[in-house]
Amino acid sequence: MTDDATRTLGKGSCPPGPVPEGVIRLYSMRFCPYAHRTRLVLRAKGIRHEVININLRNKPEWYFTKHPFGQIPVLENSKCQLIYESVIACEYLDDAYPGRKLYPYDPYERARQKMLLELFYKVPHLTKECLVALRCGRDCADLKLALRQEFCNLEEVKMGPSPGQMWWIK
Ligand SMILES: N[C@@H](CCC(=O)N[C@@H](CS)C(=O)NCC(=O)O)C(=O)O
Repeated sequence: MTDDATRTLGKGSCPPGPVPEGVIRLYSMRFCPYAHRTRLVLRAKGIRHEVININLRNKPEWYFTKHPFGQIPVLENSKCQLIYESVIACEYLDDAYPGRKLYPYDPYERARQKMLLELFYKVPHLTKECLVALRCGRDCADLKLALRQEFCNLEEVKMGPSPGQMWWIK
């Protein structure tokens, strides 16, 4: 499994060749939490993959043939099929590859997992903003506080509802 990115491609670069049979390609960026979401699923399921990092400040022209707005992450398989949006990409990997199932089979439990994802939709964005602020030497105390609150909420949801409460109510 090629896990660590070997290449970062930017404007003026040549597009990579076709994806070899038996491998899936992830267009990624080192500090993108959405790409990391996809990488976690690739790892958890032990899927053979290669990573190509995209320079988002200086995007390659060809990258817009992979994603309409030039965002990452994007998966590409050996049939030249492209899958974007991290949640959709993770679900695709879970469905397309055998082995450990990450989404539950039960329709309600599956829906519940997706509701949880929606409930904590702010986490990747807050994480990204925090990383960017840290890299630029900006104060990110408010972001850290907001992130901490999200994780506290998650802990409470994991503990389950108190009697008479709906599960998402703290
Ligand atoms: N909803 C998307 C968000 C992806 C996203 O915002 N990716 C950022 C990097 S962390 C990006 O590609 N930014 C470059 C741009 O928007 O042009 C997902 O879940 O995949």
